[in-house]
Amino acid sequence: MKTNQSNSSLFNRRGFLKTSSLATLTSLLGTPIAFADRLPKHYLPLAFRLDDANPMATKNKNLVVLNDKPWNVETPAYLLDDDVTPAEKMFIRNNGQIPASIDLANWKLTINGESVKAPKTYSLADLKTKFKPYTYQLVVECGGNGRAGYFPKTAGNQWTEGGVSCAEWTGVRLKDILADVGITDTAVYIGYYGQDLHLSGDPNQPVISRGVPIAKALEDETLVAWAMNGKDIPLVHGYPLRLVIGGWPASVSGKWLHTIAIRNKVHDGAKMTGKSYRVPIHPVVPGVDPPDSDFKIIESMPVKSVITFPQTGLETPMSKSLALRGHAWAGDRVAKELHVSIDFGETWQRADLKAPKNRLAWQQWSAEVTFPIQGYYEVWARATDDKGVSQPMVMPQWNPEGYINNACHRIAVKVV
Ligand SMILES: Nc1nc2c(c(=O)[nH]1)N[C@H]1C(S)=C(S)[C@@H](COP(=O)(O)O)O[C@H]1N2
Ligand SMILES: [Mo]
Repeated sequence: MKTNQSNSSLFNRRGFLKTSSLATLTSLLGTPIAFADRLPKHYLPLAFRLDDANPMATKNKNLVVLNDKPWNVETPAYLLDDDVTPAEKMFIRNNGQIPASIDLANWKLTINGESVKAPKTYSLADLKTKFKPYTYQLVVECGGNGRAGYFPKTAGNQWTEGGVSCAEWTGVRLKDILADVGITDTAVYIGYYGQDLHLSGDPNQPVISRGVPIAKALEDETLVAWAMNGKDIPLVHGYPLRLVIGGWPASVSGKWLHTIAIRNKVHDGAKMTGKSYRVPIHPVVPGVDPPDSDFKIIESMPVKSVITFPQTGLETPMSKSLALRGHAWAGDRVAKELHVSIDFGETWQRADLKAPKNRLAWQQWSAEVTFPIQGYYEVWARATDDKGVSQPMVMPQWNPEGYINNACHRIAVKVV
């Protein structure tokens, strides 16, 4: 049986009940527990046993588990309300298994590849003492966020809106490390390697090894980070070291980072090739899947926004206006405007939109709407970037892997 996602609040990590309410257990299981009267007090039936590697133990219980092999967990839009995403509300996207153990004392970052003058290795202490640390808020959005909105349906985790976060990351600039190592002018791309294990358990099978062009790697905000929101990075998010690259598909932000290769060609690691994190070069008819050679790598993510308040389904009185808020972001660009509509896009009202804390951070927006008569409404939000590009109101260009759906977020509101 699949572990129930709300277990963490009821059970401690050893799997014993914090309270001994059999009524709660029975309702979670959806079936009466036979011989319940013979269960030792605080004993947990096997169906509920929490594996120690279960990352849900540390998560908000309203996050939605899309898959537990590997762990893929999304944040409902209303739980993205914080300006800076707290760890307990951060989505999880793993391609393999979370490392079973971390050897902190011997953790090393190696920089190698065709385009380094000579490979060099740093301990965590080296990284923390040799270079100046920086802190940035960075949007980390899964390339597949929004996949559930594509028709025909595409394979993969059916993310709705919540495969995105913006936390505060602290570490050193990759460009400072690379200046210390010395790279040659043949450098084209970087590729990361992390310590996670393939789902098969085979240590020789790579899980994921992606990267970005050298120009993106050398931006100020590209961090080799050891802290998130002022604390150690949580294990599930890449402890003890992570590459964090804002604005691009989150698959370039390698967790459990131990090596970065400086390549003299486009990196060809696991999930760089084939159709992974790629879209067709030419727009295709929905449902058509062209050959691999007709795909290109996704770079900057498109302009997007989310409504984080209210939660969809709100009932609100006619007598009061309704305050709305959320975030907007635009990959490598800045969101310049945010508009809301309560009439299915017939008219739009401009929202207040704040500047980002730093480049590649998401931006807070707020608006107040009044409703003309009682009844059912949808509230839509649409961001526009600094190049004048807006979010589509309906499904954007379909693609076989279901990436980069940046359609407007909509919520339902009942005015009574
Ligand atoms: N080592 C490693 N890094 C990884 C992944 C992974 O499976 N292994 N998944 C990537 C993908 S596809 C995403 S969307 C983000 C998710 O980051 P999060 O789980 O911290 O939210 O991590 C990226 N970095
Ligand atoms: Mo992803």
